[in-house]
Amino acid sequence: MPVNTIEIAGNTHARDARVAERVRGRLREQRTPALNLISSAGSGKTLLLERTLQALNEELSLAVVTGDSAAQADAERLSRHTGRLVQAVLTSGSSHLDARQIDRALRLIDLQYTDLVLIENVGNLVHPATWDIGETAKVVLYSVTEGEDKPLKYPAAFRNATCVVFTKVDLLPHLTFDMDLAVANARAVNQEMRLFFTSALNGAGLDGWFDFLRAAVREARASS
Ligand SMILES: Nc1nc2c(ncn2[C@@H]2O[C@H](COP(=O)(O)OP(=O)(O)OP(=O)(O)O)[C@@H](O)[C@H]2O)c(=O)[nH]1
Ligand SMILES: [Mg+2]
Repeated sequence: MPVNTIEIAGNTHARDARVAERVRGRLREQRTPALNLISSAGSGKTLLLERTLQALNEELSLAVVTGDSAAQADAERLSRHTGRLVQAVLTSGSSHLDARQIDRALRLIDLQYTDLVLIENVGNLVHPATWDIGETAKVVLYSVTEGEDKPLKYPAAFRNATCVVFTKVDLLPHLTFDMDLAVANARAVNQEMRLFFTSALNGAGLDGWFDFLRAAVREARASS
């Protein structure tokens, strides 16, 4: 399906709690959860979403919104795996999405026929962590190439997320990455988080991630 480009002119970002609540209200009304995927640049958000679309497309109606500061290559990649329009927000250099952009992106998405909205935020662990875009939950991706200290250096990203998806675990044999320490650091910031250990390359751990998405859809459907 084609990509629809939403180009944001200039630096018009504003924290707007009312718009974020409006977005959340629309999602709740339609019983459609929206997950906001955040991570450092290159941690594997797009590849995880590609695998997710490949695996769940027949089963769930998934809508995708991507945020990128300049190029819409991620949206093009994702559009190859879905029959639905992919919304590409180009933030004109800004390092995160905001609620108004999501509000606009959702207008072209028929939420009534959508089970789950997956949002790929701009790649960094600073600004996306603290901007409420009206999402149901934030998910932080943490690649094993990033070092064990990331939860301590970027606590807001881990504190505000409901789960951590460790990515690229296929690379562990080649790295000195201490997974136990990384998990302990993540838990030190947020004890409640679900943890997934995945490789989008060889498929390890993806079933747990898919089950998490199915459960999010079921929970939203059951809500009043
Ligand atoms: N070995 C390995 N490489 C991966 C895995 N997931 C992603 N990669 C690679 O990591 C690189 C970045 O992946 P992307 O999915 O583009 O990462 P991203 O988080 O979307 O990047 P930005 O959108 O730029 O922030 C690509 O070369 C991927 O092929 C994985 O599970 N294992
Ligand atoms: Mg990407």
